[in-house]
Amino acid sequence: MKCRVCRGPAIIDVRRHNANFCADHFLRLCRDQTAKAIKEFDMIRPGERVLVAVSGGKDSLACWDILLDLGYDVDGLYIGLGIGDYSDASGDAARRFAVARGRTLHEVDLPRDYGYDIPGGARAARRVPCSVCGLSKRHLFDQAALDGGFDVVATGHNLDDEAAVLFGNTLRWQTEYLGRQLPVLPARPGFPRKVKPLVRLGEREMAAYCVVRGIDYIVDECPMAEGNRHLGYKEALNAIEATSPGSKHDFYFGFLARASAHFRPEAEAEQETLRACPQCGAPTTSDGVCAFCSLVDRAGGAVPVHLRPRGAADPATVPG
Ligand code: Q46
Ligand code: ZN
Ligand code: ZN
Repeated sequence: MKCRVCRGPAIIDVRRHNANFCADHFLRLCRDQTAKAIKEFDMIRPGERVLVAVSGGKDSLACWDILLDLGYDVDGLYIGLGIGDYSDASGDAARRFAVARGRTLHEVDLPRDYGYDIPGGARAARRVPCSVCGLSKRHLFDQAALDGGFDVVATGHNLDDEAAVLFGNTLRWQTEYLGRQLPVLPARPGFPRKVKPLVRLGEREMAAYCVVRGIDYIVDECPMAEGNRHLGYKEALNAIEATSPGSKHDFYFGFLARASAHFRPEAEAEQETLRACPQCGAPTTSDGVCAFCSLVDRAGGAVPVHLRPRGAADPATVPG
């Protein structure tokens, strides 16, 4: 097996590209594909401050690493979810990486700062843990980015993640979600820009990237993921990809190029109904407090307190 670029010994085959790569050229491929996604979708502009959401897993740490190597100014944000040993180990992996690269890791801890953990929050809200977790993370990423003056929040979603989410949304024709499934969500009052720089790279490549770079990521899956529908969608897509390499790429990028615009008006209509949460100021479609404040009221002890109203210091939203 020889590297497509230098003909030296290859360490990985990337069937989607119908090619093998040595360690150096594989790392270059990962950086090039990330840079291409950033440029293609206008994700990050020169001089902007980026906050990457890190879980301690391979994707988010690889995302942080690649963005730093591409020359971006990137801090990390870790959210402690209170999921036993998994949270302890994932927090340690995130902290080790931050120290190794000499970058700042901002931390929020749900039990300490908001008085609930994901299993307890799920019980109190009578929702599945991943739903409570997703809602908490989205709210806290937005808040941390706006409070910290970051221009962009980056997440480590890769091609496998995006194809699986698209598959699930398409199976059920969840058109309001389809309209929002983009690699870039522009900033709006109360929301920072959100980007997914790894959409051109697969899960297997991200694991290989971390091994080659010596990044010590947490390998164990979150114990709450069991029974998660997306794992089933990923397996189904892996079976298709095995016999037809490139299918995930074509499915996802074909959707972006040819179908996604059809669903956008529905997603945009929902945005117009947003109002400020009376408790924390975050945008919400609810008539009362936002879903996060309602969760904290039910499950936790503390009430979130903000230093300033959300979006107030965003120059783009202040007239004159
Ligand atoms: S961390 Fe949270 Fe995931 Fe665990 S509870 Fe579900 S959503 S599976 S990315
Ligand atoms: Zn090579
Ligand atoms: Zn709120």
